[in-house]
Amino acid sequence: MIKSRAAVAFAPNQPLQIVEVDVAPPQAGEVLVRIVASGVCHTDAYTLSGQDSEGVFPCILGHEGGGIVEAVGEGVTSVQVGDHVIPLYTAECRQCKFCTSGKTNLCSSVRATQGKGLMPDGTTRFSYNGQPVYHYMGCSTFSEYTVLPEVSVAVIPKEAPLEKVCLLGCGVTTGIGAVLNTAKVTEGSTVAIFGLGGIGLAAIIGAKMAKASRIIGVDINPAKEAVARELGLTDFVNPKDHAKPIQDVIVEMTDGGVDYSFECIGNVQLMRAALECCHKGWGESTIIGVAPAGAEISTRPFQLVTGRVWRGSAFGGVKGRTELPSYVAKSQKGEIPLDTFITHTMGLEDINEAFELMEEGKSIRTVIHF
Ligand code: NAD
Ligand code: AHE
Ligand code: ZN
Repeated sequence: MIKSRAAVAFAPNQPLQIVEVDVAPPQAGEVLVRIVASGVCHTDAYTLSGQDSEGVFPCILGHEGGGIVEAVGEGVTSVQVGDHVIPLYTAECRQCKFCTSGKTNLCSSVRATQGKGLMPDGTTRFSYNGQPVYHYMGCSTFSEYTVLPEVSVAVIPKEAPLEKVCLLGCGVTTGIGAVLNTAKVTEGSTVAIFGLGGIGLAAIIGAKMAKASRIIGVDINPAKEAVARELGLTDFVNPKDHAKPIQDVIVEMTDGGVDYSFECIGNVQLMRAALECCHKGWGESTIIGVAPAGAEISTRPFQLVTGRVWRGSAFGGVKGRTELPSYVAKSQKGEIPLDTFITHTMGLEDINEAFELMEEGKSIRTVIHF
């Protein structure tokens, strides 16, 4: 057992508490990672709010981290002590039906236990005062030390700054990947992006990479316009400035609708708007935002009958162990400007402030330094 400083979510809607938890050694097929830095994603806040049907408490949140392997369990072959890694909430075992399908990044190897806050053997490695503390999304990066399955870490070059490339563990990769892998946006296309937080801004980068001709951003926070334009946004639309439904505004702006849209908020009304602002006959809308448990999407089936397509994307369709090194390389070459996303940095003791900044719309990403 080792001691680890961690931000524990003891109950929904309560501030995280910084305590010293006990961490058990990695078991067979597992690795112990010392977390160097972790971003805070809106999904952490969503789970803390109690709206996540998979939220179990007490738990250690955080899933956008970067760290260094400190120890490996029995039988671990693909990772060594000293390797720099990015934890993966979407594992990649390369053996399951999903991994071998060539159709999806949704690996099934550890997903069932991961969703219950447990390691693959059905137990936890974290405890506090002798009581179990649950894992989160298979990552729990708001802890100085965490334990992950071997299949849930991507090894990256040691030169990459972990306090920046940690953002590739979720937000930045998700937005870019949704555009390039899921929607497969083509050159010259028109794109609408709903929500210009970490995910939506990354989707702008993806749309630029895909050589989209027009990139329309939708957000109720006018402060997002400047940074979005810096990344390549061509038009900013604030729904508060318009009386008519926002899908109608976009359809008018684009002679019938956009070729591709992305919902990066987690609001089912905006998921509908994102679908309905797509062009008749071919427009495709991708849902990225995570809606509260029990929420449902709706539209007139006629929207689909007349050729619009509705799809969704998890972690940008990216297979982490295979593809993350190329995202790291792109960030190293300046093709993915991670600095633009990092509006705040702070120590673990101030992590509740990071959640407040996000809720107030004042941050894009806060990176916690350990
Ligand atoms: P964020 O809080 O940084 O950004 C959300 C943005 O949406 C903000 O700019 C906010 O002003 C805007 N917004 C909120 N309500 C709006 C409204 N009614 N109309 C227009 N704009 C509105 O969040 P984020 O970290 O970028 O995450 C965005 C969503 O993506 C969340 O739901 C998160 O859970 C989800 N997510 C999904 C995946 C995935 O793999 N599918 C990965 C990461 C995050
Ligand atoms: N537990 C949630 C599901 C939330 C969800 O959809 N998560 C996204 C990643 S969000 C990262 O910030 C995802 O990858 N989903 C696919 C998966 O396998 O979880 C709920 O609503 O139950
Ligand atoms: Zn996330």
